[in-house]
Amino acid sequence: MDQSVNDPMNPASLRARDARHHFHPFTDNATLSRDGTRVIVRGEGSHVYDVEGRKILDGFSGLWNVAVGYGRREIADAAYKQMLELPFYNTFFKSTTVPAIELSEILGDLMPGFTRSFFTNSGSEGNDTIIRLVRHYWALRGKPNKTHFIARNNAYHGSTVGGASLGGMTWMHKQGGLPIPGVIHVPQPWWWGEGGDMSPAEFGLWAAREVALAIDRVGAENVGAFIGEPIQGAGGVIMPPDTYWPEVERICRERDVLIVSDEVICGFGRTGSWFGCQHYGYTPDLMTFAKNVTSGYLPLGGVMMADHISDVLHEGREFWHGFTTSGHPVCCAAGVANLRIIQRERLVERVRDEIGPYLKQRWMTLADHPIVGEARMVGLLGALELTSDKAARTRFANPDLAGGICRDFAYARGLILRATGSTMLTAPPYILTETEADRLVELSRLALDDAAAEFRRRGWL
Ligand code: PXG
Repeated sequence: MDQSVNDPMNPASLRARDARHHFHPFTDNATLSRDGTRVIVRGEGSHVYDVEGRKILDGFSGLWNVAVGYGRREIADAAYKQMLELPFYNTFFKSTTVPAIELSEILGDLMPGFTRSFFTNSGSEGNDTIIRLVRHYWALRGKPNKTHFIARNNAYHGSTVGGASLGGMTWMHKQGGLPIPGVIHVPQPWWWGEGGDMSPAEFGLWAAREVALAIDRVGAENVGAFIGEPIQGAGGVIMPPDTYWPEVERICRERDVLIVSDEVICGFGRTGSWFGCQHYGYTPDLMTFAKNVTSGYLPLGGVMMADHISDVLHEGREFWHGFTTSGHPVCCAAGVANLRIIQRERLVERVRDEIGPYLKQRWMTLADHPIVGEARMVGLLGALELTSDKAARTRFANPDLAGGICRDFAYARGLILRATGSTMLTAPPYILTETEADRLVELSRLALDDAAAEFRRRGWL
């Protein structure tokens, strides 16, 4: 008998069992076994290893979230110690735990004026919480009609009913009858794709004024909040022109509409500031967080509240909302250990002053590639727009296919990039070394060469 069949790490057997039993998120499950699943078995620093033993540079930090890199014993030890001490207790009904206290205190220190946080298990739950919380807040303020939300096309705010409704991905809305009533989507500030003949500065103002028009159409007395990612992540690392956020802030303040900054991707240093709103210089009323609060070592998310919001909620007594595992002690212990690493190793400063600028300088050289229309990077968040005509900013006829081809070539060369349509994305760990940054760009260029050759073969160029 072939011994490999009994080997628990036999790649073919693992893939077959996975394809049979595991229904994957955001995956074409029907073609999964044909396309071949990547079985990742180990991680160290900025690299992961697949079951065949290949070492792959993770240009995407898992799913934007392994900020401190793989293999941090300190986080594992903190979680292990907490599991033995107290694996679970809840934070309902006047109870709390030491890690939940510590983590909420650290978050309060990180963002002045945001003393209190509410914990969830994910960013999606954080945004669902936002919907109830904002409406509850306005009801307490005697304005129960302020229930509507202004959000952006092509935003990603999660997969739950509330999160996907706030999100502006129409292909997601088609599954499950979304969005829920009361969400109005306005244009996204994506100059390269949708800016037409306007300059980036003009387009930023135009997109901000669309927020004003939407609020005024519904009536400010009916609008609770505007929600936006500082930089749209999943939508394609869309960096708004500098004119955008200040104008959105002015418009919302003028109309008494709250600003929710979805910091799930940008939070905890990704842009070179602790929070993305600080990078762009606006002050939100609420922030959603998840991902890098634990560097993905355990699931945790939540909502950070400005004091003028949480004071009202506090006075309003009980908010009938919460999850069994809100403030889970083991996840919070991992979060505390993770944030202490980011602080001690000055990783946010490293992203802002050292590895961020270093990678950016190299990444921007990819703009000279024949199929790259634009290269951009803020902190350690970067994008490349694939194009068949640089001057006209033309996308390939099937952007998803074009981006997928380039992404697969990158993987074949040992680099993980993500593709959104035909926008190639990178978000490496904050501990990326300069040598790894060089390699990331070198492999990206080779993948672009491979993709260009394939596009020519298909007659797309
Ligand atoms: N808000 C933003 C801005 C996000 O990026 C969520 C909310 C939802 O968080 P949870 O923890 O519920 O997933 C996200 C998540 C991708 C990708 O491939 C992006 C996310 C999740 C999974 C994949 O770009 N973002």
